[in-house]
Amino acid sequence: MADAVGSADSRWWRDAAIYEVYVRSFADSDGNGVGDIAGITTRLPQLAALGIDAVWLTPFYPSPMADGGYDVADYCDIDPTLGSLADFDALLASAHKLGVRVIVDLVPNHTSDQHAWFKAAVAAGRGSAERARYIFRDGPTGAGDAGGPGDRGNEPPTDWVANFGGSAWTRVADGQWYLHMFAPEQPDLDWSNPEVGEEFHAILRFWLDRGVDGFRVDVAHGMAKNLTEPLPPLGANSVDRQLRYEVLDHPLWDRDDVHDIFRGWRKVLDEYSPPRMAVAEAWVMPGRRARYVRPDELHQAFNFDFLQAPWDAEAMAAIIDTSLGEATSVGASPTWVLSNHDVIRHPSRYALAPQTDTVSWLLSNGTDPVADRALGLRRARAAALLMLALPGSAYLYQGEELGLAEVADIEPRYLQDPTWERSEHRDKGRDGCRVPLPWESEGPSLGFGPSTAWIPQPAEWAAIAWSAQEDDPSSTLALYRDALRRRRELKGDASLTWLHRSTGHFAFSRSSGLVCVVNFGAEAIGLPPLQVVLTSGELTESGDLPPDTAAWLLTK
Ligand code: TEU
Repeated sequence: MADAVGSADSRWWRDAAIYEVYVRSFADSDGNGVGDIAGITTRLPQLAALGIDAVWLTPFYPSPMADGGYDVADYCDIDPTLGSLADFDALLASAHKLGVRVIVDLVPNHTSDQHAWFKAAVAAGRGSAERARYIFRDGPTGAGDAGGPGDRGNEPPTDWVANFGGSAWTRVADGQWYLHMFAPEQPDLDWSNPEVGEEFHAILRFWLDRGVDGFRVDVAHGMAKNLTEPLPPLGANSVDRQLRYEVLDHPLWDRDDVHDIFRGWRKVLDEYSPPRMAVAEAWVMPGRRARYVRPDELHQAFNFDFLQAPWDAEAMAAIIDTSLGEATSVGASPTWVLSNHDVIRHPSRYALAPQTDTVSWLLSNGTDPVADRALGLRRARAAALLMLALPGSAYLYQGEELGLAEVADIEPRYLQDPTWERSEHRDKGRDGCRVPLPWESEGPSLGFGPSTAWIPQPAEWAAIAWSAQEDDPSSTLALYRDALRRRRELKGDASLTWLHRSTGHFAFSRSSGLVCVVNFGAEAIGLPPLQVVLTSGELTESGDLPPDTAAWLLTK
């Protein structure tokens, strides 16, 4: 059978539904409790039937797993616990036969401390070419320092704080410090060193030559840094990804020089036929995202404004407008995302008051405050119809098609997110959205694999497993399947026209004939006299749209 993905639709990513597979938690083929490449291949036909266009695979490279694989020890291989390159090639071939494209996760801001480069840097010592690939500095020489090489600079070079807590500097045996904006096992690369750029061009080509359709670029907004001495004190601002350098001349985030890197990558992506795509993970200030998707840079950037929006008609409508405006200002396509492997799953976010401190909510095992789960799921289903009705690409996170909520009561002994240890047990971190998927209602890990999973699944997931929802037309899985099927008819249509906007609800139409109405308010609202084709919940007896519900209607 020929590949179902051909060159015909070379700009497929402009209005795709892209499904994030968190590899460790998707499907375990060999029974070691961790999801793997072969497991994904087995489940691909189900994803294809769901109606997605592409999968994004989180990192599967050899890794000590200090940060779930975002600590890469070798960029051109597969971690043995997850499979082999042959397994990867088989996955890619199956996906392409099914018409599903494959995007892989590239982690260019930092390597693992077990990467050959970092081991060589530690061994080679001060001032070496090996250290110059990373960011090694001496601490300031203080009055109490004895002056010998090991004694100099007992304090880190700056007060910078890492994303997972603690100092962003770790000391090596000879007394020098290296920078890591994430865990100590994730030393940051120095992107001003041309050797780093050359290496990543080769890594891009390695995966492109294997046939991947694109890349998700991790921490795209952090790769270029201003390391001019003296390095400034930043306090807690070092982790604040929302502060752009124009506000604070921030040395770490969203600097202009990063765009030169992406211009170079774009040339590599364009060497292939059809040209391949890349999507940036860039947590930047509103208005700054478009810079990453200019015509000679990357193709898309995740819309975290949409993900962070409260459940509120005016706020959502405003973000939709600015997102559309921003993308079109540079000729890019907009993107939408509600959840990913770093954030509280949206059925839980929408079940909590907007100002809830989710770190303490997780610490209370989800008991304080108690989330209104039925409300959260209702809103999540409405949000899905909203997202899938918008022009551009929708990035789905595994499990949202099942309506999975955050697992807030994971026992601490199972937690693996480095945030838990680095915060000295003050922040449970992100494992609550990474619990392995329930595929079946029975079995030691609900069909995830033949043994128990690396985090046990809540018992109540048996009732909402994939197999339990598959034949139920009122299930969340069926809602996603129906919406994704109808969404295909919107391909190529970049239009959006507001029909109505008020404090409680809004409606918009697409020129291909779809009308989407979303009710965020407390009262049911009347629907226009059009054919209703899909709703996220039951209409009232009089045919009105209840609170926290969305409907799709057809004008033609
Ligand atoms: O996340 C980048 C990032 O900025 C994170 O700090 C994110 O904002 C945070 O997790 C939200 O709670 C990427 C990956 O998506 C994440 O899983 C990795 O841990 C991180 O990079 C380091 O590679």
